[in-house]
Amino acid sequence: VNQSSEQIIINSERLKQDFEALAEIGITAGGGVHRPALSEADLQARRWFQGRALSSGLEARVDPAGNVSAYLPCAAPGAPALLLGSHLDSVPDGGRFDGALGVLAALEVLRVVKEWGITLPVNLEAIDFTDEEGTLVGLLGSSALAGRLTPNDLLSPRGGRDALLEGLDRAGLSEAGLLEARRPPAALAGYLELHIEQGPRLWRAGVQLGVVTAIVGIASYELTYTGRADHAGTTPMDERADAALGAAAFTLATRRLVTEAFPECVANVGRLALAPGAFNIVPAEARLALECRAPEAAAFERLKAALTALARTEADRFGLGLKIETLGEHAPAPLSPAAKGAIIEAAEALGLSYLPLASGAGHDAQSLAGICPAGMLFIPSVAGASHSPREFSEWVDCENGAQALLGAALRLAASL
Ligand code: HGY
Ligand code: MN
Ligand code: MN
Repeated sequence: VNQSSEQIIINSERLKQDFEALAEIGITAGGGVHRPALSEADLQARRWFQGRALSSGLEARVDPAGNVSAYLPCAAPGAPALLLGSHLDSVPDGGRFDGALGVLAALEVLRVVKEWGITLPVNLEAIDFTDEEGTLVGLLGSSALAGRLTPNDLLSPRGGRDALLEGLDRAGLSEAGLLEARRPPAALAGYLELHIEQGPRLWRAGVQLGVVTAIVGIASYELTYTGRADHAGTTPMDERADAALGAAAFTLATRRLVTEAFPECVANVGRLALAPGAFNIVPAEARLALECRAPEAAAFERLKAALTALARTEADRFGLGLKIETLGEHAPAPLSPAAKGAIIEAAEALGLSYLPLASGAGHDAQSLAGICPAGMLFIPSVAGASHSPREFSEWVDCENGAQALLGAALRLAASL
């Protein structure tokens, strides 16, 4: 690196124009975005990103997992690539910043490195990972690239196998392609991801940057309670096998269990469907989408065991059948000291306040952690709002985040 990183300034206006243009793709009435993985809106965002790469004089690449990249080769033939990125897909009716900020800041870093003619010992790649959010599988593109994706992960993914196959078909991708997208670790110099915190800690503390120490493990399940359909008018209340009771009792008991016994963990029932679903039929079936998260492995194992035991207890209490299906799991991931160090040095050189913190949200960085030096930096989310059109970050924080990403990338590249 032939200049101190802080003399090299990102072009905030250009980054903001990109951000506002991207936020139009899949825009919703509430001012958020609806770009579920491999939906038409997501495919449009990916095409737009490739166009931006090309118009910036960068190469545009797509790998067999559908990961889309802007690429800036260095002079050294066969050099590994330092990946900078995040994801362009969103949750249903999500916010404009989640994922998008990290991909666009990465693109801006590549443009600045190219414009300033900075010579690095590694290639730079600004990457959009396929299906980070788990609309289909979850961390799909990054786990494929990291070589962590198995055929079994694709059989009953949390978004359903049909949705996965339809999405792959729409994007011109295949299961075989997903499974061959692994990059040899030697080709990966490292990974840095800028992201909004999606929680209230930085915003509440008035701190400008978060240096992410670890990312939570996430396990997804479908629970199916089975009772007996009966006439809702004539069946005595104490003779019903009502699946809704097991589902409701489990949901309430889960909150109590996690709050009391796993204070550093979380659990969520994000969807509850009753069948047959008529006013006048006692529900025969209740399907719940359950997710639980823990910051480290031992608590994660205890939490999963406690929740499945609790689910069975409630089934017995109401005389119901219970099927528990695991729909995917990502291990907790400590992040790289080298990456954390580069982020901290960049923050200090820029005079930005920072706070080390664990991430309660899952991220593509947890796929890369352990394969190459992986790190994340957060900027504040106003009121901690995310996965909602209310998601918002001040532009000055977005600028600081992009500038810190540049500084961390140059430092990490120089250290490799
Ligand atoms: O769900 C998450 O934790 C992340 O936003 N994908
Ligand atoms: Mn995200
Ligand atoms: Mn998200």
